[in-house]
Amino acid sequence: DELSGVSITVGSKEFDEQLVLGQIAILALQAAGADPVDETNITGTDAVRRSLTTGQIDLYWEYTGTAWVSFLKQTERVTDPEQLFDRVRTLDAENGVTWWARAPGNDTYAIAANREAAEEHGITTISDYAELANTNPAAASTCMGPEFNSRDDGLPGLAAMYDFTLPDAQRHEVNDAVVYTEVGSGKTCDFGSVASTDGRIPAQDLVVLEDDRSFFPVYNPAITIRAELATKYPGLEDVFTPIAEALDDETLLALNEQVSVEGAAPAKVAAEWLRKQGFIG
Ligand code: PBE
Repeated sequence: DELSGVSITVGSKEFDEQLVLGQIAILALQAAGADPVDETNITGTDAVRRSLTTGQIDLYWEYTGTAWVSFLKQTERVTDPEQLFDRVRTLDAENGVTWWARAPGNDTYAIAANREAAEEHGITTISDYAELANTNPAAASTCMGPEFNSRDDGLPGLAAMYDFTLPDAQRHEVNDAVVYTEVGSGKTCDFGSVASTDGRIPAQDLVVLEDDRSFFPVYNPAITIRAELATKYPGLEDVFTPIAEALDDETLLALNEQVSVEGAAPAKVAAEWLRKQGFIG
């Protein structure tokens, strides 16, 4: 058929959910008869996006909210996930990028707290955390990944909306993967930036604070593919749509947990899940 022997280069970012999603795409393409090339594990959102727009990769899973704020520089609040997807898809078409297969799961950025510290200071919402940062900054030490530290949908935007300042001494930029153990132990940081579908939130018994001013957009994963390729092989969309529909919060968390907590290989986790769901033989 039309996909037989077609070479398709798949990318991903560097964190575990992205590695699993990348392998899911690769295995699904293989099952559809295409010839996928593995270019997953690219460090940083901007780098993987550039790889797509310059044609070094053909497709990867991106998040609707990430594109809306970071790529498309939109400030309007669109709370309906399907509407956000539609508006991202329409705007991104101008950049030669096609959006397919929105998953219902929402991997949102969040602020998480060390459980004891949250209880000690009575912190359950980001407003509580903002007040702590302003009135008792020494108690509000926060670990965060480099992207959260600089993105408009990260700390700069969050501090502006919740009206707080985090002094440099309490602002620790670390590797994303390190945030969970740092906040879990409470040694350097009692707070940290996390991704809501990360298996290390339950593993480290972290408390996710309520985003009571709805700062964060919705982050549904979806396939972003070079428009040229999407037009040439429209049948590819049907490869991804049913798979995306099965990727809800619980599923993403369970897949991520196997890699981030149990140490399983992303390719193995992806293959087992696809087989169990009947997407591959
Ligand atoms: N996220 C949460 C980020 C990282 C974790 C999905 C919003 C992103 O990749 O854009």
